[in-house]
Amino acid sequence: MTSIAGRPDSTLHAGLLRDVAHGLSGPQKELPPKYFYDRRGSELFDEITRLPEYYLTRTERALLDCWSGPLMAALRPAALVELGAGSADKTRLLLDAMVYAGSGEVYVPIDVSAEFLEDSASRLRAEFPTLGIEPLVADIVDPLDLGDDLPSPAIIAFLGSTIGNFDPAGAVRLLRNVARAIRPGDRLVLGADLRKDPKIIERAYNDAQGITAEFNLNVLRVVNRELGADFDLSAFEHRAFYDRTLHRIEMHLVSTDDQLVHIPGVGDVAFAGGESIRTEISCKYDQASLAEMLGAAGMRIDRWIADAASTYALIVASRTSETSRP
Ligand code: SAH
Ligand code: AVI
Repeated sequence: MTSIAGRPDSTLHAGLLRDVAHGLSGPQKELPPKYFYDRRGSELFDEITRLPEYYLTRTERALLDCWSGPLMAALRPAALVELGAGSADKTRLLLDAMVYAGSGEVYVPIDVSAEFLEDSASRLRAEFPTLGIEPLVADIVDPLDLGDDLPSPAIIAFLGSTIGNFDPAGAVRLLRNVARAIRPGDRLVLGADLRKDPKIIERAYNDAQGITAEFNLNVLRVVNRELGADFDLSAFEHRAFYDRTLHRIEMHLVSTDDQLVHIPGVGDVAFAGGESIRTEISCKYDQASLAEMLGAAGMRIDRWIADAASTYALIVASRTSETSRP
């Protein structure tokens, strides 16, 4: 596994033009959520995690607080690889427990947000001097390559319910890549937001301070800066609503008026007043839907850990067939 951390945010540029051209050409305009996360977007997301309405992070943290010790004592991983690590704030609970268990050798945080990742890695090196901290700038939809020298067993952590930002087919593809990469004895630890009263979910994505709206608009800032587009941020409004049939939040940016946006390399993109760009979906699960998704990816649930109110779950999963590596 090769570390390529330290790349500037220009990593974001790769594929952006293609994704913008494709995403804005269909009947429902779309932009992939990974483009939220330049440095500012990653900082805004961190602010979101501290909002009173955003129950996801504190609920997952409480579960990790209780369960990191027992899980690490049972699994005794030598390596922790984290998909979409971000600030790795909650991960510290897993890292502490891994060190305490006496088995931990290396932590590999993977993220597309290059500068932010390198900053978190520097802090972690100071906090965990006995661990090798080996950040990797990569897109988690690409096949996962654990390399030949990653010590066993490894835990692949995918926290924060980032799995929910992929549609079911995309989520299965990603999980299948994990299933293909892991070795016998390796485990996936997945954090997943569960279905609940839609009002609670909608509040989490429509906070009173407007931080989520800023985070949403940040994708237009990224497109303006990286591609030289002329999106007028004051002419788009944040909207987030829960779809009860698809069990997901949809986050949109709604054009306040008829307007033309110029994007070099793409051309002029017309928006009618009220027309929107879908910028993110955030799927919510129950145990059956997660078991089905993991099953379709060649994995099974070994442990289901949820809070008393079934707000959020931590899932420990392994490959269905532990003996052969495809
Ligand atoms: N795991 C952290 C952060 C979640 S925010 C937590 O639980 O709080 C989602 C993170 O995934 C961000 O840091 C973002 O940069 C990263 N990310 C989103 N899409 C990605 C992709 N396609 N490839 C790699 N990282 C991605
Ligand atoms: C990273 N991801 C799981 C967050 C979510 O809840 O879907 C991103 C986010 N979007 C708006 N608020 C937070």
